[in-house]
Amino acid sequence: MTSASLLRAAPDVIAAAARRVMARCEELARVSAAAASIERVYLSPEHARVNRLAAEWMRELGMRTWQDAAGNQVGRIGDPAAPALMLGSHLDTVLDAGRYDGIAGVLMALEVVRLLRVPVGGDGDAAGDGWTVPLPFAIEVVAFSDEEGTRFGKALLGSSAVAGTWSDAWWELTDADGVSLRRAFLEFGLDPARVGEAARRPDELVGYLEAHIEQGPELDRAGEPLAVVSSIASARRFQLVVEGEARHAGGTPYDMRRDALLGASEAALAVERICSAEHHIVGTVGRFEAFPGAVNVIPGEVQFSLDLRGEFDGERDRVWDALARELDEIMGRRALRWRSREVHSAPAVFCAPLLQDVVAGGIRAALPPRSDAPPVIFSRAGHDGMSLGAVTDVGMLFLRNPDGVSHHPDESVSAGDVAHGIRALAEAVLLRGTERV
Ligand code: HGY
Ligand code: MN
Ligand code: MN
Repeated sequence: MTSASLLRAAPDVIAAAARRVMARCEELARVSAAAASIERVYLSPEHARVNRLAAEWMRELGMRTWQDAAGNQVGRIGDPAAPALMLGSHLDTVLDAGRYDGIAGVLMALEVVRLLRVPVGGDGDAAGDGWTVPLPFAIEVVAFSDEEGTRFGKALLGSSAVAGTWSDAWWELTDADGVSLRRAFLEFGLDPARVGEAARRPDELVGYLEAHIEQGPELDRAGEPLAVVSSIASARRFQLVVEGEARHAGGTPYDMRRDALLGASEAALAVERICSAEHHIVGTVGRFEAFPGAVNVIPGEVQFSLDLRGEFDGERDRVWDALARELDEIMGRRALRWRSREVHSAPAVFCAPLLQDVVAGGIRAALPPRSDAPPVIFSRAGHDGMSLGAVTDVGMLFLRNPDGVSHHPDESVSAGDVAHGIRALAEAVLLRGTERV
């Protein structure tokens, strides 16, 4: 079964677009705070540099560009009075990151604009709306500025501002150097009092459509280049502290020890044991630090992180309650104390049926005919669509990620799959414009 292709673009044009995405991913990878790895966090000099690069590429396409009040870089093309279909992803990264997480989605969105718009100065703009085919909406491409939450711990800051869900409680969040979000805003040249101006109203948007590499092995294992995303995992992130007693590593007999590291280690193993027994629940301890951290001192305190995700908020919360009971048991048995502070929470977002349909139609139009429907998978990774779901319909297209490696320098995607993804995304936009799905 195929979807008739609405896109008039020769394969070599699509291939050239994919090569441009791959080359620009390399160019953006060189904009890093670290000499030997990729690191680009919110409100940093690197954030400013990639925004300037993205704005330049947007203007090349005839887009009007601006940096919004939360530091997101935006480009817009089409009827100024029309609502927009928002495309995009994020340009910030984790530490020691890969080249494609977020970045590929922003660049693929720009290639879709290039395929659909009337060439700057070109003719053929019969409708006068900037499109070679009539579209009932404008297109905006957004490069979100902080999807990962690497610097301040709270993820989705840039897209939360766009969704109008920014919380003033976040201003006092601090980075590893003790710099508050408020101060970082001011140093970046943004006015904290005006962050609300980044918020978009529902009537301004017809939807948000994001292409992203899958950050797991499902598509690779299935031999599929593309997939529709059904929903985006709900997430909760915690900072936990286990308190015991720092004592002499030699002179303290075991029956006197209250070793915080051993209690925290049992807790980390309990996260794996409890979450792995559940369906579509994942829990990860990514940061783990013992204090005072001397080789000849029994750790008196351990601070560690927990990233807990699930397909449904209720299941995720039930597992958190089970983990809390388990930690009570472990710490009680070891005469330790524990406490937790929640630093991020985002509900699951279910992709809108209409956008799931247009993404499936785009995949069918982009790939060789198939008898079955394109794969539909649940995203265990978080995405900016989790924020945008508060203000508009959300749809996502996943690209195969060989070996499922992500949040790592070995993260990869093939130019061939990027070409399939660009065509599928463009076809999906056209289908959304005609709603012929
Ligand atoms: O953490 C995540 O799932 C996303 O890559 N930020
Ligand atoms: Mn990521
Ligand atoms: Mn991402």
